[in-house]
Amino acid sequence: MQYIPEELDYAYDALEPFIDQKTMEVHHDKHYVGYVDKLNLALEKYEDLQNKSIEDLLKNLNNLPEEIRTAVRNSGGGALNHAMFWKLLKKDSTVSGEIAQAIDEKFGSFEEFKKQFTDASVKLFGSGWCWLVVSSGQLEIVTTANQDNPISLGQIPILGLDIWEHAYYLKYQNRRPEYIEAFFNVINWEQVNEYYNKSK
Ligand code: MN3
Repeated sequence: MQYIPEELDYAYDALEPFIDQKTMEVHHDKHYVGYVDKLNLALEKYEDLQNKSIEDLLKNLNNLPEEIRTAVRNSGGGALNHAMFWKLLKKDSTVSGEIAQAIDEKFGSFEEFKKQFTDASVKLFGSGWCWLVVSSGQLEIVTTANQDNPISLGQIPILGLDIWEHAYYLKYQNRRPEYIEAFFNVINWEQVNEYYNKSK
């Protein structure tokens, strides 16, 4: 069985002007689909593994055959991270519900959370992701390199920001902080709240 790329459930231009149409087209149709294709290729000879969810594969990387472990880590991570990322994007959503309360309790205020998340994202060297995770029942901001997903470390991601240059370079070039600021205008907080509640 092959993994199928997730379709966007909104138009490529739905996030304008914060994330532009061209970036969404290239990011989804080329980069993301490429990860799914490479994951399928890596698992071609392993029919028993093809029936597992990508989450299961990434939670148990050390149980995978060594010859495909790195490919699954990179391509499976790319497939899962982006599938989640697309769902996390929506305009005109405001933080509310249990997650709003949990953020206030953990960080003191939403502004303080935003500051810490932005800071971690700006400082990440090279390509990777910044996440809000639930770790041992606690909210935490973490970053990962490349396409690593926090579930490989036993954490549950509920919000993720793609900080690869392919995610923002067409519109923002080297201005990563502007991209991060724009991201805060298109976070789908209903979805984050749903992930948060599911984590409990
Ligand atoms: Mn990406």
